[in-house]
Amino acid sequence: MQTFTNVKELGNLQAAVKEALEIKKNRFAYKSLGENKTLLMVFFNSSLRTRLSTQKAAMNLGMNTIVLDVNQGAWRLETERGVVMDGDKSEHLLEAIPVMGCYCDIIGVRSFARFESKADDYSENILQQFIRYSGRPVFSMEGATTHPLQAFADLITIEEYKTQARPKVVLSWAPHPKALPQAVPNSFADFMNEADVDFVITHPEGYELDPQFVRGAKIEYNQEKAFIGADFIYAKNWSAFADVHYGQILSRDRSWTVDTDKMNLTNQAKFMHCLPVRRNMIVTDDVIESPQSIVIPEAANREIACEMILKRMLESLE
Ligand code: AN0
Ligand code: CP
Repeated sequence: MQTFTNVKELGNLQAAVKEALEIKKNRFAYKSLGENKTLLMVFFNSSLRTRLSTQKAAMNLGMNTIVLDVNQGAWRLETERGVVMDGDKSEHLLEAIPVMGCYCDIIGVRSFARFESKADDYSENILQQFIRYSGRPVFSMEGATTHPLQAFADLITIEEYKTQARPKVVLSWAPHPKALPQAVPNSFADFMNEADVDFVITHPEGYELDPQFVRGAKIEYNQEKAFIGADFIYAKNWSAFADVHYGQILSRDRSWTVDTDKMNLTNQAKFMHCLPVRRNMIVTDDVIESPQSIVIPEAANREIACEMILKRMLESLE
């Protein structure tokens, strides 16, 4: 495996989930695979889960890890080619990336949407430069448009908690005070569309996601209708994708907050969220603290999802 940014790169998805669940039974079974191999994690944005789970996954495989927080202690990096660098940026990504590649065997990159230009965000400008110029296998730790490690962990979690062969999985938009990227819902849709689930997306009008990720998913604009009979509720906020409103907040409507009344419409659905979550905006205290909430085991599976990706990347080194 050379890159991991979307569901297709996993090949057979059922086999991938099976491999991950095998790893979970003994996460130290491949401890010698990563001996003397180094993972470099490059963060352009904050993280709690990705930072810890990725490092832990690498340690399970016997790897060494180096973490670079680009905005804390590194030179400020120019990312656009052709710029006269007479401002506050001391180094260009085009030198920085191959240099980073010299010190490691695999690279993980976190670089969120910047909402300056939809075309820039959706071209995955920064992640693609790492893929092109680092000379190393590269995986996304949340790019501008996808968060595949999260979606893979989500799918593993659904596999563990499902009580029907083909569960109904509902991705629900929920309100948030700040504009957030579409990466998490994009990847969740990317994965759910390939999984054996009945997948429904519910959001207010204007929050339609990129059709390349939504594909054949059902869209239901009435949130309560969408919740009826659901086995999993996956809440997430995102900002608008449509050209005219790209990156904007169109609604802060708290009637979309996931609460107990709405959960009562479901088939005793499990509640999921990638975290970090703002309580009583996205979901009420009662729901996230209820036995139906599986946000903590979901986060725990980030370690397993990442270990599977690192294992495949290590296996394909030379
Ligand atoms: C980020 C997002 O919505 O993409 C990261 C989620 C894993 N969330 C925030 O910035 C709050
Ligand atoms: N879910 C997730 O990726 O969390 P962090 O932003 O804390 O890494």
